[in-house]
Formats: sequence, C-alpha cells, structure tokens
Amino acid sequence: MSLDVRSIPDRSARAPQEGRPDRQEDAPWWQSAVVYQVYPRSFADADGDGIGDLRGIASRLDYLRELGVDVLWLSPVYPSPQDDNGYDISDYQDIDPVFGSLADFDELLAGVHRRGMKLVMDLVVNHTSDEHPWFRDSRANVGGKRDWYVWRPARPGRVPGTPGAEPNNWGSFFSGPAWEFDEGSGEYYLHLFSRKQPDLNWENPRVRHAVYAMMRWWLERGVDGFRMDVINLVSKDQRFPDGAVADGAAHGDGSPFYVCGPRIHEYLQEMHREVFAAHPGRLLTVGEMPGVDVDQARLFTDPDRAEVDMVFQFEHVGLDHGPGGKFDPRPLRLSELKRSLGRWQEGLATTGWNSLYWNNHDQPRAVSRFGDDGPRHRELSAKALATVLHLHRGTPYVYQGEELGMANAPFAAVDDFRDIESLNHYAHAVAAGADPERVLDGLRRMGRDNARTPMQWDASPGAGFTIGTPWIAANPDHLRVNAAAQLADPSSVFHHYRRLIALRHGEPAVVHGDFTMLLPEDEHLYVFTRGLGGTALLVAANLDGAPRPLPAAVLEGWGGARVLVANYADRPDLGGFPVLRPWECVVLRRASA
Ligand code: ISL
Repeated sequence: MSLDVRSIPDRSARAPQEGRPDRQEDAPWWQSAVVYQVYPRSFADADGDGIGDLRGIASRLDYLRELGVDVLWLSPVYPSPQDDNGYDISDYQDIDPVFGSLADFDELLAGVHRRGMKLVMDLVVNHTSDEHPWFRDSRANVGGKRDWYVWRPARPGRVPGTPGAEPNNWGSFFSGPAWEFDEGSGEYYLHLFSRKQPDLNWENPRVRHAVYAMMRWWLERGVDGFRMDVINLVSKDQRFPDGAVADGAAHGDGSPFYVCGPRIHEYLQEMHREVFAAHPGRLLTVGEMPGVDVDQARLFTDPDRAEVDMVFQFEHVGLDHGPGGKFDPRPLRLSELKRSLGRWQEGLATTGWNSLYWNNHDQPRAVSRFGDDGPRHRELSAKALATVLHLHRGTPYVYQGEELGMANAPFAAVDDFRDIESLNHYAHAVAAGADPERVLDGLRRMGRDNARTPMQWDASPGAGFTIGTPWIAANPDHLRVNAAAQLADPSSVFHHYRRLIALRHGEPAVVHGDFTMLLPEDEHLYVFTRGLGGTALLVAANLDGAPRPLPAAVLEGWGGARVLVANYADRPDLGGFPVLRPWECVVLRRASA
C-alpha cells in the first residue's frame, strides 16, 4: 500500500490506534504527538501594549489546529518581575497581569481542549524569583523558611561580602558568581541563573511537597502536563566543592556537582508518585536537562522507573559552541551532528523516548544556524531541516515561527537586545577587555533574542503581532516571511510542516519504526532509514548549497518507491535523479506486502 500525506484523514476523525501492530497498541499518546511551543511574550498581543498575552494566544488557536499540532507548551505566564522573561516566578498559582488573568487562562485551556489539543505548562522549580514570598521570608528568616533556599557563609578566612569571599567558586549561567551576598544576614544565597533567581533547597521535604501541591493544583485546573525547567539541576552535592577553572575563566565549573546530582532520581520518582501517578495515560512530562547524557536519559525516561516521559538534551545544540563557549561559535560538522543524534536514537531505541528539536526560546533560529537564511535557500533549507528532524524517532517540538522558516534578527547594536543572558555577557566580556564588535557578533549569531522577536503573522507594521510598539523589534523580513502569505501558498514552509505532522499521525513507521543511520561520515548528506514490520522509509537530505550525488548503494532496492514528502516540486522518485539538488530532501516509502 502506498501512502500519500494528502489523503491522511483528519486527526479528529481517526481512530488513533486502529490497525497498528500489537506492539504499538498500548503506546502512550505522546509518542505520535507533535508539540508546539508558544513564548507568550512574543506570540500575539491582544491588548496592544506591545507584549503578547493569553487572549492573543486564544485568538490564534485555529492556526495551530490548521498546522495540526497536538500539544501547546506555554512558556511561563505566572506573576514575575520578568528579570528572565517569566523564568523568575513570584507566584506559582496565578497569571501575570501583563499576560491576563486566571479567567483568561481557563478560557484558553477550554479553547485548546475544544480543538482536541492539550496544554502543557512550564514548571520552573529549580529557582523562584527573589520577589517570591518564600524567598522574602527566607531572607528575613521568618516563618521557618530560611532553609527553603541555599544559604552558606563566606569562605573561611574571608571577609563576607568582599570579592572572592563567596562560599565556592561556581559561576552562574548568566555571568558572574553563582552566589549573592545578603547584607542582612551576612550569608550568601545560591543562584545558578540571575541573582533574581535564587535556587530552592530541594533537600528540604517541605519545599518539595509545596511544589507537588502546586503541580496538583494546575492538573486539577485541567492542564495536561509539564515541561520542567532545568529539572536535572535541583539536587546539589551538599559539600558544595569548588569547580575546575578553565583557562581564562573567571569562575569554576560547578556543573559536576549539580547536573544530575546525587538525589535527582529519588526526587523525580517522588514527584511521579505524588503528582503524576494519579493521572495515568493522560499527561506529557518532559524534563529540560542541560548536560544530561544518553545513559542518564535512559534512566530518566524508562517507564518502569516512573520519572518523566522524555527529556530535552543539549548535546546537538552544543556542537557549534567554540572554545570560548556558546558566544564563540564554530562551524558545525554534519558528521558530528549525525554521530550525536544517531547515538541518541540508538540509546533510547528500546527503553525510554527522545524529544526532537532544533529550536526553542533559548536557541538562535535553526534556518540561520544550521540552514541558509539567504533568499535562494531559506525555504528549501528550512524544509530540509524540518524533514530530517521530524522523521527521527521521538516527539518533535516546533517553536513558534519555525514553521514559517523565521530567521535570526539583524540586531544592529547592543541596545537592540533584551535578554539578560546576552546583556550580562556583553557587560562582563567588554569589562574584561574583549572587543565590543566581536562580542556583539557572538550575540547576533547565538543570542536568545533571535528566537524572541515577534511572531510574524502578516506584513503589517507590527507584523500582525501587535498594533502597539513591540517590546522587541520585529524582524524586518516579516514583509516577506509571514503566516498570512504562507497559509495561502501550498508550497510554503508552513504547509511543509503541516505535511510532516500529518505524516507522523498517519504513518506508524515514523512513530515506532527502528532507525538506521547511513553515510555517517558524509559532511553534506543526512540519510537514514526507518523500518516497521514490512514498511520501510528512506529519508535523504542534502544539507548543503551545492548539488550532491547520492551513492548508488543507498538507492538499491528503492526503485519505484513512493515519494511521501519532498521540497522540490518536480521530484517524482529517485530512480532517474540520484543527485540531490541544493538543500533537497525526500522521503520514500516502500512496503513489502
Ligand atoms: O541558554 C542557555 C544559557 O546559555 C541555557 O543554558 C539555558 O539557560 C538553559 O538551557 C536553561 O534554560 C532554562 O532555564 C533558564 C531560562 O533562562 C531559560 O529560558 C530556560 O529555558 C532559567 O530558568
């Protein structure tokens, strides 16, 4: 039987597991799902204040339905001083007025559910805002809250509050030391991120149970799961030793003492028992886990261990970081990318599950980073990258605007940036003597604000995002690159994503098939097969701007196979054209019966 994505029935009309082999009968729903991440600040602004909001999101749900995604992951919308755009939370059980109200939230959730989709909340519990009442009480040492956070005295023999007197040498992710001095008590508190994001003390069972109670409250309100921010950093080595100091670094690397720390599995199993176990089969849980390796990920996602469904790993988005870190990027070698993603496919093949992503609110735009955002190849390369990712085994995540091939923004000067990570990095690097132009260049290429410019709905002055002044400038390319234009064009990047998502819903081999990487050493071609029972898929992509021949051996046995997806309109099959044109991709299917 051949399968044409255009003939795949609408999801709402489909009996989900019908006709699948036994092995897939009981597969969790999220294995065949596609998640769409919304960064509320930048998605849609209903009230014209220049900042996106919940009513804005609600007004765009039909667009997501048209794209065909199953789940909406909402980045934080809780009350927050917005030091880190909402990843610094001052009240876990309310909505920030800038985004709306709890009533708006309930309406959004109902709208999501009415359309047969689910909604996953961002859970940020490694740290709170320093303006959270828990931290205020902790700092003032009232209400028994002192040990809800991580407080330590100065390094022995040092004068508290003077340079170098921090309890240890750990650096924060956002530049500077990971400890902040508190005049009132003469002690320091730990903050792995900004000084307005103090780390909670997970050693304290009261903290953990307060978090679990809050999670249950959201689940009772109807949300369908959690994306858990840096959840593998919550357990710290209680000795808090100094970390190794790399050449030229101002601070030590504390990560060996808090990445997948001593009690992390115990905590996640406890959370599962206390929160998730009451909702069997209903939720999606994904742990964001910087520094996690594939062996750890298998433990986290082994269903028998009852921790989380899947993790976000960072290996593939770290491959282009240079010796000076993420803001000192180096060219990506395709063979390294394939080695990395291939190892994750293999490592989680029989136990656990992958999440798949190129983009999120912390990463520069994939089409600029791994593709080619110039006029000739932007659409082709966006489609090729999407095809490669979506044909892997795992749950794909689409970040807002990725489905339009949105590109990095042309930031002219440091004043154009808003992100605390970029601004802190600039200030520290320039103060340390770095060339400001070079630092800016790093921010332009790798800065998180590239992902945070307004969603490009149409060609109007506010990009259809706002009628006011956006909090961060819209990319001027919205005149050409926007949803309105792409919805009307069947050959657009948007419709390519729609086809890939439909393919996942209709083709069990995409969801459950095994994975075999071909041509691992090739620096231009990304080629692999998927197989399930008598069905086989061949995915071949040229991730380069020059034509590249496909080795004949790859095509053996694929004569006459049906093309399921392609990004050049005139690609009938591979038989007569074993050369892949610039950024060309193709997915073939053959079935033995
Ligand atoms: O982008 C990064 C800094 O280089 C990452 O290390 C990022 O900080 C890390 O992936 C954790 O991200 C999450 O937690 C942060 C928040 O700023 C990010 O937006 C969030 O995704 C602190 O809550």
